[in-house]
Amino acid sequence: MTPPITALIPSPVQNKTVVTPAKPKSGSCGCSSTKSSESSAPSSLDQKMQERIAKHPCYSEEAHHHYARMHVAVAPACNIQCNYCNRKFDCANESRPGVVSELLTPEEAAHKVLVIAGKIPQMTVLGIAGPGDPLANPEKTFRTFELIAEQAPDIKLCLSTNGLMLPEYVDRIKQLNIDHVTITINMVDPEIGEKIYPWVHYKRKRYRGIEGVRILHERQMESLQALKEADILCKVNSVMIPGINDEHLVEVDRVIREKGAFLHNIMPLISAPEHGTHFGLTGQRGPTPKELKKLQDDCAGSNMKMMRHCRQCRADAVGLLGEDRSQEFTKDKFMDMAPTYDLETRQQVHAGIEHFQAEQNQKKAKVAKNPKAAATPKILVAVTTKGSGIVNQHFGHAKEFQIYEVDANEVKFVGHRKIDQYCQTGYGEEATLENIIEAISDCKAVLTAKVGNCPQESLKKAGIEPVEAYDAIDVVAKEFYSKFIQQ
Ligand code: CLF
Ligand code: SF4
Repeated sequence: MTPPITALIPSPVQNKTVVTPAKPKSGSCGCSSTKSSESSAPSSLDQKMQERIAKHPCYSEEAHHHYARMHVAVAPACNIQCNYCNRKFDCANESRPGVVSELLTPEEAAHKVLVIAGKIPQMTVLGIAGPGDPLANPEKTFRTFELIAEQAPDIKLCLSTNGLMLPEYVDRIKQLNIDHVTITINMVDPEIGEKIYPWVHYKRKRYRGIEGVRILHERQMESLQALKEADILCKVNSVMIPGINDEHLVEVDRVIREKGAFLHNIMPLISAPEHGTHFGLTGQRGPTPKELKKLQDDCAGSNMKMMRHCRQCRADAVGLLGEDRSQEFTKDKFMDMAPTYDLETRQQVHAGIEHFQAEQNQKKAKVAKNPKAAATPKILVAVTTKGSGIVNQHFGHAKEFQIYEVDANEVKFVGHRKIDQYCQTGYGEEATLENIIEAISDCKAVLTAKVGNCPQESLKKAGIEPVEAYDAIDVVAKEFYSKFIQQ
C-alpha cells in the first residue's frame, strides 16, 4: 500500500507544512511549479533548461533547498597533481581537503544508491567526484553509472573531472545520459597553471612544469567544446587562490562562458598545514568570504549564472548540500540495509515538493515589488534553515548561516558561512557565541525560527537584529527590509 504523501516528504520539507500531492500538470501551469523565482517569463528554451536543472541541487540554487545529492567514492586514481591536494585525502576539486571516503566497488556503490534512494526519496542526483579523478578510473566510473541507470532510471547522473581525459569519453557520457558534467578549470594561461600543477600524467607519460600544464589546458578547452557539441550541461569549478589565480579568474570566467559552460562555481581554497598539501605547507592562504564574494560579483555576468551555494562536499557526501548524512551510511551500515528504491513512491514525493515550491513561489510573488522600485541600499541578512527555502531552524541548532543580500526588489542568496553549533548540550556556549557573531558581523539581522534571550542581547549589542519567524525566507527578509529601511 502506498503511504500518504505527507508521510513521504522527509523533514525539513514536512516540518510544520502540510504538503499535498501535486495536481496533474497541464499546459504551462505545470512548469511554473518548478520554475526558479529568479527567472522571469522564460522562453521555451529557458523552460527546457529549467526542466533539466530543476531537481539538481548544484545546478539550481532553488533546487538545493529541496533536493539532495549523493556521491559514491569509486575512483581512487588521479592523473594530475594539484598543489592543493594531498593524495591521502579525497579529490579537493569537489571536496573539502582532509576528508577521506571509504572506497567502494561499482556493485557496492549501486547497492548504496538503491538503499539511499529509498530512505531519502528527495535524493535526485548521483555524482562521482573522487576520491581521485573519475575519468582516470573510467571502467569503475562507467560501470557504476551503468548499474544505476539500469536499476534507478529517475536518478540523474553527474560527473566531476579535471578534464584531462574527458574528450575521450564524451560519447560514452552521452550514451549513458549523463547530463551534468563538471570540469575544474583554474586557469586559461599555462604560466599561471604552472603555479598550481607540478605535473600531468597523459598517455603513459609524466609531463612536468609548463609542458604538462599546456596539455591540461588544451584538453580542458577541448572538453568544453565537446560538451557543448554534445549538448551536455557543463559546470566549471574554479579554486580561488589569492595571489595566484584570483585576478585571472575573471578571464577564466569569460573564456568558459564563451565556450558554452552553463554555470561557474568559484570555490575558496581551503588550506592548512595539517592537510599536508603543497599550498598548506608553504602557507598559501585561502580567500576571505569578502574577497570571494567580490570575485563572484565581478564574474556574475548577464547570461551565465554564478553558483554560490557550493558546500565543497565529500566524495561520499549524502543529503541536502548543507547537511552531511554520510556517517549514517558507512559501508558497515549500508551493506546490511535492504534497498527500498521505489519509483512510484519517489515520484509522489517529488510531486509533493513541486507543489510545495509552487505555493512558496506564490507567496514570494505576493511580496515582490511590481513595478520595480528605484534602487535602494543593499543589506545582508543571515538565515537559519533546515531547507525547503523557509526560516525553520533554531539559532542554537544552526551549523551554518545562509546569507542573503536584500534590497527593495530582490532577496538574493549570496553564500553561506559555517559556524560551530551554539547549543551543544542544551546550553549555549559563550565562546562559541562570540565567534558566531563575528562570522555575521556584516549582517543587519538574523532571521531564525527561535533564539534565546541571552544570544538575542548579544546580537543586538553587535548591531544585528534577531528576527523570529517561520515562513518563506523571501517573505521574512522582505518584511524585515521594509521595517529596516523606514528606520
Ligand atoms: Fe556532486 Fe558536483 Fe555533481 Fe553536485 S557536488 S558531482 S555537481 S552532484 Fe555541488 Fe558539492 Fe559543490 Fe560539487 S555542492 S562540491 S558543486
Ligand atoms: Fe587531487 Fe583531484 Fe587534483 Fe587529482 S584532480 S590532484 S585528486 S585535487
